Amino acid sequence: MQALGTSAYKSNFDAPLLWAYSYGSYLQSEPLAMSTLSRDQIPAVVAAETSAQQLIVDDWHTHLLGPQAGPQLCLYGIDQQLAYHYVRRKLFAAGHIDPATFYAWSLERQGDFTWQKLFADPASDPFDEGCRGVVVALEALGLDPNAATLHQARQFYADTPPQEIQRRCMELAGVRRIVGTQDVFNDQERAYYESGEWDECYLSGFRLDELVLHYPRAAVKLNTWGYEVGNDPSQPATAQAIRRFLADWYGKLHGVAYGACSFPPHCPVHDLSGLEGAVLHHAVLPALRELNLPFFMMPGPIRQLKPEWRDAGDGVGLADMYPYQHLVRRHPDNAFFITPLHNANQYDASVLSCHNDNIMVIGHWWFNYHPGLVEQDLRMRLEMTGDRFIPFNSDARVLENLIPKWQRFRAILANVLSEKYQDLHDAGRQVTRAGIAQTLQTLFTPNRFSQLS
Ligand code: HDL
Ligand code: ZN
Repeated sequence: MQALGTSAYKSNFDAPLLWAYSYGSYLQSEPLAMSTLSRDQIPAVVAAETSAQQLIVDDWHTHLLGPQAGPQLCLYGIDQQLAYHYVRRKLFAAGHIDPATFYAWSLERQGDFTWQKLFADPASDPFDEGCRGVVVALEALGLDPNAATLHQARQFYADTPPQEIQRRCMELAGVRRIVGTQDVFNDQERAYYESGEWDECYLSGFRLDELVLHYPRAAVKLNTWGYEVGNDPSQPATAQAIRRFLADWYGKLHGVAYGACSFPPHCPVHDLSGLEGAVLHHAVLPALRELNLPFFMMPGPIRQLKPEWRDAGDGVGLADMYPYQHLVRRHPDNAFFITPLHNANQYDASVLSCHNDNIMVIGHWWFNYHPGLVEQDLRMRLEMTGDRFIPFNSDARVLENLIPKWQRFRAILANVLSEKYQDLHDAGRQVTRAGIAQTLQTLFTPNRFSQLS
């Protein structure tokens, strides 16, 4: 058994990026930690070890930024929670309001309308994860989720500094550091990354959708930024200029954890004759290899099926996984994460991690972040791969989203792991608190790739 407090896998990040292993020290000081648990003791120990007070982790995919980024980029408060597209989409789908009218309203008017329609006087109770999340977060922050109006909640937010809101949300979620989504092709974001004050609670997810999926448009911007790129990413000079762009922004962003890109359901990422495949093969993957960064792949979203709904108007499609199987094999020295959006692709993704040592499945997001799906995926991943995956990330957009998403997941994790450990116990395995803690540390250490030195 690996000495406690050290990762069973080589991590390529230095200590600060490893999540706080709060049990390492106390377990070593507790001889009981190594003693064999009885079957009946297992659930309580698993619950304690998966709690937000013990298992303090990095959230490996979100859309969050710290309060220094300003109110357009750092979303928090009751009105932003109600404007979250998981909630907003219910208003449009039920025909409560047309999007154009809704988007013309102030944030507060949107909040009041949403609260009235979906919470105070609803056609049905808020069972969906988006609306349930608002109830959970209000309760957790000491606010009344059954209030007739938003007056009390708004007063709380008026009286509470955003840094305190952020601290409470992260503490209640058991999150130590937050990996955001950094799209440097977004003018508002880029201005902040170039000159804003960075919050050390945050790491960067270098998001490359614009470069990979919209190369002709991205090339125009790259040229205005002084990177002389042509129309063909396979041309050596162009490929080199793109790699220089990536390396330059790696230096400007804070704590880059990975390069990331989402892909529509049928994207030939392996096809060098296509722009996506050429940008990946000749520029992105060589650059990420050189920067010692994994590539975080997100196949499945179909963007803007209903453009007038904005980010509530996206959909999902079953992804062709062959291109990803091919890409991973063609780049054995690169490390990959994959998180399909369509639930039926979760199986393919887990199989992929079984016959490749340079890819791991990670978390949940968007349309597959529902307790029933999260539980079935967790079971499948444990049963098929053992620990070749990172169990969860929140994909949060509003700070308070962290609370319900991580609380919900921890309950699922405790339930599934308790059952799995009792099953191991019944098979004759000696189960100890130290072993449970070590397993959790391994599962929540994202970069467990031999490809990353
Ligand atoms: O592309 C993504 O990272 C998605 O998470 C989208 O941002 C989506 O709008 C979202 O927030 N899903 O939860
Ligand atoms: Zn996301």
